[in-house]
Amino acid sequence: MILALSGGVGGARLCQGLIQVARPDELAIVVNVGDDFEHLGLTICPDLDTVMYTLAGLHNPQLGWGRADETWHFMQMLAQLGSETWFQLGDRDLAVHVERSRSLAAGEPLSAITAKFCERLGIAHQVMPVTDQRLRTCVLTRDQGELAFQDYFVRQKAGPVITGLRFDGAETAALSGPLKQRLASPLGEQVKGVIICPSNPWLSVAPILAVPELSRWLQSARIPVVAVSPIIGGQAVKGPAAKIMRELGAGTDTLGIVAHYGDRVQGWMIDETDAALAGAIRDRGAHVAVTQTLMTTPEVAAALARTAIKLLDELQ
Ligand code: FO1
Repeated sequence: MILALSGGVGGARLCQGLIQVARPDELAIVVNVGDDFEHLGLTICPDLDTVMYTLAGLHNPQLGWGRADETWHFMQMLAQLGSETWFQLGDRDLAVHVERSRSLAAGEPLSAITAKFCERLGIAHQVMPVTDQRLRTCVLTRDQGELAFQDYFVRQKAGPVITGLRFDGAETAALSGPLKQRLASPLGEQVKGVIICPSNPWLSVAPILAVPELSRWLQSARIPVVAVSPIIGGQAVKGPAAKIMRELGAGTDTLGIVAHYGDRVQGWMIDETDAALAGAIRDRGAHVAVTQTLMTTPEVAAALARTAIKLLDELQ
């Protein structure tokens, strides 16, 4: 059994590749919840939805988030009412937020709601929030103090200079029910490796690893962890990763990402564009696969997924 750790868009693309090459009894996906927020009276879970839509083939390929064949009547009426329109909610997407919010208010855990939605959308693989409790990424900025994630990322288009991050609720967040079961599973389905998908290490992966039980388990279980760099040629494939790296003083290329994870990651997948960096990464003692990491098609995503699984096998 392999666990994939994923945030939003970039991570979801690799998950889409992984489900093509690994069966539901071989792969489970753990998703970031730090981006979640209350908006218009709804609880919105962007990364869970991005992964869910992508695995169901319902995602909007241009935007990377939200649904394909979407309509925007709700937003048009919301604008007419003078309400907040900075966070775009499509009409079909809205059903997920309304039904999730209703289920949460009825006391259903987020992991059970996620399992229900995935089953209804025909997703065979297990998709789990890292925790069922409240865990929110707070962005510490130079000029505006602490901002909620979506205010920083969407409303302000990741413009403010970041000075740090805080994962509110992480210290007391327990593993979600199904994830706890996974990690305690009998020898047979034991987790044999972890793949960190190409999501933003600071914004999307750090909140997952901030759940104490998960990072403790990773250290104690001594199982191989591989990762795909979300940076290609010093540029973030999607999102403000390169800007954030600069602002956090983490360098601006794949070596900055490798240094950030340190010895928590034993195998790296880097893009052909960054082949020259392979030596430096190997010098740190990690295995490196140089391949196409820009997932332009599902076939490329599947090939990258195969490379990740092969790298894990090498590290067993
Ligand atoms: N990202 C945007 O940049 N603008 C939006 O209006 C927006 C709406 C949205 C609605 C539902 C959803 O699941 C995601 C949405 N996102 C939007 C993306 C989301 O904010 C980010 O992709 C993640 O939080 C970062 O991983």
